[in-house]
Amino acid sequence: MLDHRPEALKARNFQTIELAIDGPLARIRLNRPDRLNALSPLLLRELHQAVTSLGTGDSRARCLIITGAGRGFSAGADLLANSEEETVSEAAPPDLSRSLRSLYHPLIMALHDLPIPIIAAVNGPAAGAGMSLALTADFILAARSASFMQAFVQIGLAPDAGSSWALPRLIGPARAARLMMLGEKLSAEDALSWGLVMAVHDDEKLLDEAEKLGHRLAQGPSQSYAAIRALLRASADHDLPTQLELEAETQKKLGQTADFIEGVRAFIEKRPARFSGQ
Ligand code: T3D
Repeated sequence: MLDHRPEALKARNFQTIELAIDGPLARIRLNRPDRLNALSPLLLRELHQAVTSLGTGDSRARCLIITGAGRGFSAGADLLANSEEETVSEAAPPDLSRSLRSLYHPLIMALHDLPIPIIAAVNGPAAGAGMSLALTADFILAARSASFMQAFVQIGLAPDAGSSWALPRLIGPARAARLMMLGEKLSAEDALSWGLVMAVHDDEKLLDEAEKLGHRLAQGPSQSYAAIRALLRASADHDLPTQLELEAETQKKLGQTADFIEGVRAFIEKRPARFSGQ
C-alpha cells in the first residue's frame, strides 16, 4: 500500500512535480518546463497523489501553493505524449472521456474537496486543462507574463477538467463564452480587471508574494477556511433557506473550535489572535 503521509511524499522522488512541505505551508511545482508543464498521464497521477496526501487527517499542511517550473504554469493536456491510454489517429479515434474520467476528474475533485486554501501562482501561460487547474484555486496570483487561454477550441474540443463549471461562475457566462469560443489569450492585466485574478506581480516577485499570502493563510483559522470553501461551493446549487441552514450547521461546528475561543479572547484582550487551526 502507498504511504500517503506528507513526510513520505517529501522524501519521495516524483518525476514530474515537486512537493515541498515547510511546516503548515505546502508547495507543489509542476516540473516539465520543456513542455510548458503539459499534463502528461504521469504528471496527473503524481499530482493527484500529492494533493490527496494533503487532505488526510495526518497532514499538517494548512495552505497549498501551486506553480509551474520555467516560463509557464501549464499548457494543458500533453498533446505530444505517447499516452498509454490513447493515441490520436483517424483509424482508431480516441475516447477522450476515458482519460478525463480516470485521470483528470479524480484530481479536480481532490483539489475541489481539499479542506485548505489553495493559491495558484500563475507564471506564463495557463492553457486548456492547465487553466482548469488554476481555476480550482481560491486565489490566483498572476505574473505579468501570465496568460489564460481556453485552448480547447483551437484543437476542436470543448472545455473540460472543470473549466465549463468554474469559469462562468467566476467571470460570468458572457465572458466565459468569449474565452471558450474564441480561444483568445487573456492577459494578466485583463484577468485582473475581470476579477479572475487577485493581483498581478512582476515575474520575479510572484513567488514571494504567493509565499506571503500562503504564510498568512497557514497561520489563520484553518477550520474557518475549510468551512468557507464548502459554503462557497454549496451556494452555487442551494436556494437561500438551504444555504441558511448550512451556515447554521457550519457555525455550530466552528463555535466549538479552539480558534473561535481564541478569536473572541483576543478581541476582548485587544491583541492579535494566535490561531492554531484547531
Ligand atoms: O484526454 C485528453 O487529453 C483530453 C483533455 C484535454 C484537455 C486540454 O487541455 S486540451 C488543450 C491542450 N492544450 C493546448 O492546446 C495548448 C497548446 N499549446 C499552445 O497553444 C502554446 O504552447 C501556448 C499558447 C500555451 C504557449 O505558446 P508559446 O509560444 O509561449 O510556447 P510554445 O513554443 O508553443 O511551446 C513551448 C514548448 O512547449 C514547445 O516545445 P518545443 O517546440 O520547444 O520543443 C511546445 O511543443 C511545448 N508545448 C506547448 N504546449 C504543449 C506542449 N507540449 C505538449 N503538449 C502541450 N499542450
